[in-house]
Amino acid sequence: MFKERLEKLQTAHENLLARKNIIEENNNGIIDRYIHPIVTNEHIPLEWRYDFNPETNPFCLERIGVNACMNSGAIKWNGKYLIMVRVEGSDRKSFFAIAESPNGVDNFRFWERPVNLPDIDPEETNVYDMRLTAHEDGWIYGIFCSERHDPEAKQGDLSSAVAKAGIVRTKDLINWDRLPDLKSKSQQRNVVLHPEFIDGKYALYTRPQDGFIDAGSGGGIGWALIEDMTNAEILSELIIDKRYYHTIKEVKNGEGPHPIKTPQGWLHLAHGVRACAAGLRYVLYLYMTALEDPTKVIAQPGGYFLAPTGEERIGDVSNVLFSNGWIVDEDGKVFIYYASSDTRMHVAVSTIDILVDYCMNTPEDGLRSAASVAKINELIDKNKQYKGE
Ligand code: M1P
Repeated sequence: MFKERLEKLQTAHENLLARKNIIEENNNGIIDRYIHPIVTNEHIPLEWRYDFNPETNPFCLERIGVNACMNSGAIKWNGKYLIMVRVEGSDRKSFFAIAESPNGVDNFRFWERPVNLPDIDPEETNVYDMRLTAHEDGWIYGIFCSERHDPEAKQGDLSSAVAKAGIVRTKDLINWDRLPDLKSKSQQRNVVLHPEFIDGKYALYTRPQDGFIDAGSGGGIGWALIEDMTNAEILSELIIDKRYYHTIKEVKNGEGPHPIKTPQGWLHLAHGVRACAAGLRYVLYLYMTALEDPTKVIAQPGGYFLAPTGEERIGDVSNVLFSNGWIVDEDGKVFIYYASSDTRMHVAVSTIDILVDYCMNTPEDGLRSAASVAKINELIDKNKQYKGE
C-alpha cells in the first residue's frame, strides 16, 4: 500500500509540474494572463512533506503541510526565470524557497532545499515578501518583512505585531549574508532597493506605517537615500506616490518589485488597497517616474491594472492581488509574477512598449464621478471621426 500510494503521489506531482500553461483568451490588449497558477502548495517537493521510509510512515501520510505559495521576488539567473517564493507552512510560518522555470510561464520546480536565511534574532517570528534587486554595486540584495510580536502589546494580546525590513545580500542566490535590519522611526513593510546609485547613495522605496496593518499617517510610497547598506538607516523620507480618498489606494499602497528602467522613465508596479464591506481589496497598478529624478511622478494611469478575477478572488485572504517580482527579457518582454488571495502564484506577460504606452495614455484618476464621465465623453468625441459621423 505504501509503495502504491507513493507512486500515485509522485506521478500526480510530476504531471502538475510538467503541465503546460496556456494564455487566457479575451484580454484587454495590455497583458496576457495565463490559465494555470504557476506555483501552488501542491508544487512543493514531496520530500519536503513526506517521510519516504515505510517503516516510520507506513500509511504514507503527509508529515509537514504547506498552506500557500505566494508573494514572490523574481530574477533572471543563468538564463532561467527564478522566483523566490513566500512559502507558508500549515503552521503559519513563512519562509523563502526558489523555484526555477526554463520559460517563465510554466514548469516551475523548486531547488533542492528552502533558502538558508541567516537567523540573527530569536524574536523574529515570521519572514516574508522578498524583493530582489541586482544592484549596480555588484550584489544581489533581498529586502523582506521581518515580523515579531509587539513587545508593547497588552498582556494576553497575542496578535499585535511589529514589521520591519530585513536585509540580505548574495552573489550566487545560495549563500546569503544578513545585514542589520533597516533602522526606521516607523514600522516598515514593502521596502524595495532601487537598482542604481542616486547621487552616490543607495535609494529605498519605503512604506511608513503607524501600526502593523494601518498605514495611517504614512501618506503612501516613500523614498529614502541610504549611505551604507551594511548599516541602513532612514534619516528622512519623502512620499512620492500619495494615497487619495475614494481611489484604489485610499487605505494603503506599497511598491512591488524595483522599477524597470525604460527610455521614457522608470516603470513602477505597486499594490493599492481600498476598504469595502467585504474587507480590504488589493489590486495592482502602474506608475512612472522621471529617469533623471525617480522621485518625480511623470505618469499615473487611473484605476487598477490587474485585479483579482475568477479563482484568484478566493483564498486565505480573499480579494487580494499582490506582486513583488517581475522579469524583463532582452527583447522587452515582461513577466509579471503575482499572487492571488495570499494562496497561489500566477504570471501575466506584456512588453515594455505596451506597459509604457498604457502608462502614458491611460487617463489619470480625476478623483470624482463627474471627471470620469468627462473622460469617456472626450474619448467618444475623439472617436467620432473614425465612425464617419
Ligand atoms: O494579506 C494581503 C497582504 O497584506 C499585507 O500587505 P501590506 O504590506 O500592503 O499591508 C502583507 O502582509 C502581504 O504579505 C499580504 O499579501
